[in-house]
Amino acid sequence: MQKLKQLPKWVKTTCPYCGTGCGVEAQVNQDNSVTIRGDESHPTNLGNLCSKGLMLADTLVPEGRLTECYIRGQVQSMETTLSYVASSFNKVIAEHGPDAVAFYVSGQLLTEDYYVANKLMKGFIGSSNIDSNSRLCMSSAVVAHKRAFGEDAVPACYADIEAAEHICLVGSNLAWCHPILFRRIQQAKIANPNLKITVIDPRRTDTCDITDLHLAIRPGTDVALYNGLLEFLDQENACDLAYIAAHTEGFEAALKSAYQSTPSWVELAEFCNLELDTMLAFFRRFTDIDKTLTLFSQGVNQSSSGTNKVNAIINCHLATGRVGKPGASPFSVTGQPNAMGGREVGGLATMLAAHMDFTPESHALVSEFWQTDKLATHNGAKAIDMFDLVHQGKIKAIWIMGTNPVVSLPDSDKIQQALLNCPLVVVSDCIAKSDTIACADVLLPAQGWGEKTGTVTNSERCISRQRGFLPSVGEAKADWWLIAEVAKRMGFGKAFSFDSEADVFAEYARMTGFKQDSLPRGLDIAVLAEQDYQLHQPMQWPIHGDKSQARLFTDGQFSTPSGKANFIPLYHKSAASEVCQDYPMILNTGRNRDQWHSMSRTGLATKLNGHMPEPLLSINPQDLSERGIVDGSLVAVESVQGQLLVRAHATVSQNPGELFLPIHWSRQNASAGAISSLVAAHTDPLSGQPENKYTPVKVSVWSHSSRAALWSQRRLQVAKILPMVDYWVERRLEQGFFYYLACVAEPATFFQQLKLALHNSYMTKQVDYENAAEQKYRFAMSFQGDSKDSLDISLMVTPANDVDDDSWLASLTMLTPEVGLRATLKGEAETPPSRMICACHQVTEYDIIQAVEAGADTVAAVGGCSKAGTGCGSCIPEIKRVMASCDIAITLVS
Ligand SMILES: Nc1nc2c(c(=O)[nH]1)N[C@H]1C(S)=C(S)[C@@H](COP(=O)(O)OP(=O)(O)OC[C@H]3O[C@@H](n4cnc5c(=O)[nH]c(N)nc54)[C@H](O)[C@@H]3O)O[C@H]1N2
Ligand SMILES: Nc1nc2c(c(=O)[nH]1)N[C@H]1C(S)=C(S)[C@@H](COP(=O)(O)OP(=O)(O)OC[C@H]3O[C@@H](n4cnc5c(=O)[nH]c(N)nc54)[C@H](O)[C@@H]3O)O[C@H]1N2
Ligand code: SF4
Ligand SMILES: [Mo]
Repeated sequence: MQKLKQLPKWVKTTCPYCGTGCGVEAQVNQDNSVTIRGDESHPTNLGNLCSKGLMLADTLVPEGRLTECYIRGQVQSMETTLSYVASSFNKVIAEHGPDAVAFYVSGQLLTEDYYVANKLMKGFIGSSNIDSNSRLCMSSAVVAHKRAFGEDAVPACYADIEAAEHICLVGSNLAWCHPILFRRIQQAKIANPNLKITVIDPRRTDTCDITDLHLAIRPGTDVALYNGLLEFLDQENACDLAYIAAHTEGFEAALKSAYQSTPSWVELAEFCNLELDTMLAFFRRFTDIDKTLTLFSQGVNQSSSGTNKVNAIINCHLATGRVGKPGASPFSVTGQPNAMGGREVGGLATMLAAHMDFTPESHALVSEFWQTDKLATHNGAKAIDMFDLVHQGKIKAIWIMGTNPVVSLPDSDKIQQALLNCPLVVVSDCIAKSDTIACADVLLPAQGWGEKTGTVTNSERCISRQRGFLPSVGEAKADWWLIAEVAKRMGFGKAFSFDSEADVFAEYARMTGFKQDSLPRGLDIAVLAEQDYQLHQPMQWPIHGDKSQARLFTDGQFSTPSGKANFIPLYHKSAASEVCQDYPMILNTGRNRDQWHSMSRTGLATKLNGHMPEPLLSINPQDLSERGIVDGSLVAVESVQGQLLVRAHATVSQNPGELFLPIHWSRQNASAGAISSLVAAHTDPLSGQPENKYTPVKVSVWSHSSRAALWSQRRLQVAKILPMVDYWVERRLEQGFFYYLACVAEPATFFQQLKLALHNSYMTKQVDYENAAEQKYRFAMSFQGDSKDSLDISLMVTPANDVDDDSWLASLTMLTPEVGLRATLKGEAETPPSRMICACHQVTEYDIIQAVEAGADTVAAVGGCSKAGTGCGSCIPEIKRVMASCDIAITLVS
């Protein structure tokens, strides 16, 4: 009898992007392709995924992966490389002491990786120089939680979204950054039309699509606003005095600081750049609605007063007794998939391990658990300080894992210089090229998502498994394994003889329960050490018996020595570097809907690249006209740190005087990629978190003479082979690449320079078209050895005096390479290039306008005829905007 073919299995895992932590199911098909779907059984997303999650399969490509070990550019065996790293670290430690080495890790590592890295650095090397990119992300929330609650613990859970009657989003663009949580809010609003939604953000983001109250706050003034709210609550007798007396300390002092620092309501509103009525409507709403949930993110954390901003929010929640109650809590949403897990194991320089600090009791407990006499005794260097020490030559060996600091740290040119000068830079990464890898001496190939296995913890403390379903690429290994193998070769074999991820996790889980009687800690997942790792189901910590705990501090008992929560007296402080005559505008930076950080993965999914093909500078039209700048033209943005050329994009969602740039491009794919080279390394004095949302800058016209569209079937090393180009950006397309180039040289010269450089690098056959009268030059060529009919590169240079022409050229990037190659040769496109609105179904702005013109007058009707908005739904706010821009009577309801 013929055997039935075994059906491919669905493997349950977790999305590797945002801290929402959605459950994913992955299936490897017979042809080795992968199918991805949302996990209906996962409590976070119940089967839903956003555009990034849905496109995960497109990122699982061998292209660009780091598959072998390298020492100073030479391929080496894994054994040689591990031994080299171990002996080099040992040598530096022997000569200069343990503080001369450092690990810079990431919230994108799994809990097991993080635990082993922390154990090696703090427990056996004996230094606390291990810090994480979570320093740039969550550290203000961490410090504020500790100050207020005595422990870094998020009291809320996702079910609070459905339980709340007022959700206030502060400094969070949830629609783009946590789309599935945003969707939960949208659905909660449908279920409960009385649900009020407030957004406090200087920009009118897509998150405002569901809000009935938007406070376009002056950047950096959140503490003043929340101090005002505290005073308002007091004046309205809305403070819960019984709760305050029984469960908190320091109320009087906090209230006093609020009264002292708050002027009249009119003056406060003016200070925060708000309409008085809008501000008071928010105060009234917060006062009246008990079930108020405050979700906050980087607009709060990434500030020189980030910790105070978080405490200002918590103060108002404590004053009203709204902590850990259904629908009523402060709720810090985490950015990275395992930002929370890293905090749990203690992978930051300012904590010891598993929610323990450097107190003598904790030190003794951890020393005993790890069986070490080398345990670090005090804080190590926080990220910015760590790279300063590298810069000063005091840290002589650094191992960077799962993060790209030459892109993501402020003043990034200095970071690049620091690493280039550092005697030993080890990088473990999944990809072969990045701005950080370009500075590395040693490269270790790491398993990527789909290959690696372990656990992550999301924003609501829910621990979920990531499970591998693909074989490793090349020599790639799990990060924990690489660290443990180096540890063994450094002489710490006994403490690092883990057999598997399950082994590591069990040890970590046991640590959380170790001596809880003598030193109680809120984080306790010891029971998980006894359970089958493979069968683990998503669970929120703390876990006692088989019971997960959804909310914390529900009984008003906190983790401080007195058991009471702390109010913190606060005063508004201005940003570390204020706007001035020379730099009169504020540069804010953050995220786009369809890209993840420096694009190492989302950049591979070509369907995600259409939404914003270029790093655009959002700027108010008034600011443009005052400077004589035309929308869509290239401009220079300059700060004390440096200057970049970017394309201006006029939008009223940006207040005058304020600018926004996305963080996703890098030196690998755009001349203006490294936007953090503009940002000063100012930090919050308590948390060390950089002020990424507030850099004084100026914007001016950039005069150039020529620009070019360049299509290529191969990826070009633009920066290297075309050094005459002043501005360039690369976009990856289905079967090739598109480049937009600009230069100060005259078109004829620029054209000749480009042609020659391409010739010298790749050349064979070519076709030319020159129209010197119009100053339009076109040219095409095929690579040597390719079939004679193939057209591999096409190039069009035009003069830069016509902005319409310029945006036409830039928008060619929307076309497929085949059509694009033809379009540049003909000088016109066959179909109008148009911006991608719906990534899931690849529906452009043009398609939506067509649908509206054909009679679709609701979002649902547009979805019916074009499919736009029927995937993850993240694009619905934009569909509404496109519909609104059509000159046709339409209904803007979904
Ligand atoms: N698509 C996508 N999603 C992501 C990521 C990604 O790269 N791409 N990254 C993930 C990570 S690691 C993180 S940390 C999160 C970040 O998630 P978010 O914090 O939601 O995202 P950001 O765009 O960094 O900034 C949020 C908002 O803060 C506002 N803001 C700036 N200054 C102020 C201020 O002074 N006060 C107030 N109230 N608001 C201000 C900005 O205008 C911005 O809209 O996103 C996660 N999700
Ligand atoms: N100006 C400005 N700067 C910012 C921010 C901002 O809002 N504005 N936001 C900050 C925030 S909140 C964050 S979180 C950071 C993010 O910034 P980064 O941490 O630099 O983020 P990524 O670009 O995702 O870099 C991750 C790297 O790790 C690799 N990688 C992925 N998975 C693995 C793995 O499993 N193992 C190993 N070894 N490598 C892996 C990827 O290939 C990639 O090269 O940026 C910060 N910088
Ligand atoms: S919301 Fe976040 S975790 Fe969920 S699918 Fe999207 S990126 Fe992944
Ligand atoms: Mo982050």
